Amino acid sequence: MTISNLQKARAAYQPKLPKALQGPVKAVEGAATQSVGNQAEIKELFPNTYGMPVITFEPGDPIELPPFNVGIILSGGQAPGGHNVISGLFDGVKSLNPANKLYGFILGPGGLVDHNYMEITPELMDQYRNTGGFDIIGSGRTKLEEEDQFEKGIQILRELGIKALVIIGGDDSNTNACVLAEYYAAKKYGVQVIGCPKTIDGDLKNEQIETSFGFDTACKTYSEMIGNIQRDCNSSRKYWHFIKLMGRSASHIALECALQCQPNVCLISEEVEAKAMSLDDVVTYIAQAVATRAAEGNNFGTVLIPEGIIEFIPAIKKLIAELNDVLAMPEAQSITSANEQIEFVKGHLSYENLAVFKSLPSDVAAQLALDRDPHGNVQVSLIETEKLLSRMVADKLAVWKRSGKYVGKFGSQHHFFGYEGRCAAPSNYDADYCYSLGYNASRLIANGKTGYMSVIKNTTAPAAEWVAGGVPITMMMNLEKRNGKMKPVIRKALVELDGAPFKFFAAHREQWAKETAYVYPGPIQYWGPSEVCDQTTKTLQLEQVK
Ligand code: FBP
Repeated sequence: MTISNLQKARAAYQPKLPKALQGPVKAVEGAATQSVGNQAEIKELFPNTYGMPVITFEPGDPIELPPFNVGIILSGGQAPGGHNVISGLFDGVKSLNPANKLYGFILGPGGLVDHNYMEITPELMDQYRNTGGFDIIGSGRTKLEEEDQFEKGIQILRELGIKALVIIGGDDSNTNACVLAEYYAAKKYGVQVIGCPKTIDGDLKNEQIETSFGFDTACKTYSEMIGNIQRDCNSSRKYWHFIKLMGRSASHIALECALQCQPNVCLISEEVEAKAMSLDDVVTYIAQAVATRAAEGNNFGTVLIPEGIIEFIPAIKKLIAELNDVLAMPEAQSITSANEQIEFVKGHLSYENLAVFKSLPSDVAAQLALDRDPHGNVQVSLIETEKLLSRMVADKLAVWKRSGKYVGKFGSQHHFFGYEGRCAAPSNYDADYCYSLGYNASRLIANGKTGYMSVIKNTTAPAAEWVAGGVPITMMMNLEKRNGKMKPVIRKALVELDGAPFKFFAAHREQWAKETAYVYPGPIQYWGPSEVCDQTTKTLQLEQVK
């Protein structure tokens, strides 16, 4: 394999670990925990893994353990740092006993069910240290939720002598990790299951999880590109750039990029919902910013659009909720053509939702009515909101021009930044954070834990001061409707409108809208002054101010 010079140099980087993980550990247990909602129901569903304490690791005495093997699965969308979770786990497991082996299940949870695996050898591991991507074993979105999948899984786990399985994933995948942990505990199969918080979307966070890995690098990568566009835009002064940013549901990525780049407009889906804005309100808001700048002779600007915005416009949200129920109907399962599916949907929607459905541009309506991902989510990355909004803004400006409300020229360019950032080489923060998460998982395994998520806290401090431990996954759960049924799920963290990151943005956005206050963050740096190379996201910095 030919590798780049950067990759060669990065291979030599030794990620930092919290002090507590630099030697033998002891697990300090906190008080019993409760789920964030629906306590009685979650307790009943998870009798073996509910109520366990939060764990913190502190320096302790060495423990002797017989050799054991561990399995690892990468689940869902790629996020920078995944390979470092694996290298941290690999090094952690080997440090406990060099005879221990790590097996990777190939292409996501499906690899466990289909018995598709490979051993992660030291030679293989060394090729992937500090690199982006999930390609060492691949990832997939197979949903692990059926008993027969769990039973097929245990066959291969037993065959390979695997004592613990680590599942690296977002909220849905960690929910499934917890269901699997509970199942294996109830059956007394003797296999532990540990989760790891991954997703560029940044929406797997709570009081115990400061951030999901990959968010830092992905946002820095998108911010570099937005900064470049802003500089281009400020050089030619003739385009409005409509930039859609990944983040299937929450707007954390858009907000972080706005904090880094100071664009003219950034929509925040959670605010659109809270203010009960219609699609027309959103368009008017952008058009107003365009008109205000045009009045000063500035016929250029940048608009950041969170990928999931369409789902947060209240009328469309109601429509999607009903569409989900309609698509879950038994009769819908045998439909094979897109047209038939759209007609079926139209025939089953309520009067009010049908009117909203018909009012949408046909490409958007079709996408909402078509297939969901395996977790039942609308595939928002396929909806071209950036084009839809700029088209509607152009129409509105044309009307305003006729009445003299707008004088200016409106030219637009469109971008979607998503896949460009998900496999970027991890920033120093993600390289260290991910390595620590993986290493920490090996300590949770050594301490016999199951149904826990690996957590590293205090990450705005230098890595040596980071706090390592584990949080019971049931603690983050509540019941929500999925595929037409109430299911236990980890509560997704949306942008909080009374949180420090949004408040900072809201306090500055009027100025950023009018003036050309762009910031050009430039590319991620790995070597150089710490304030350039080791800064966390602005979101985390603002959230962690005590
Ligand atoms: P995860 O939550 O699985 O990490 O994935 C997030 C994400 O990158 C979203 O931002 C995006 O909407 C989605 O994955 C795209 O999915 P796919 O990779 O299947 O196209």
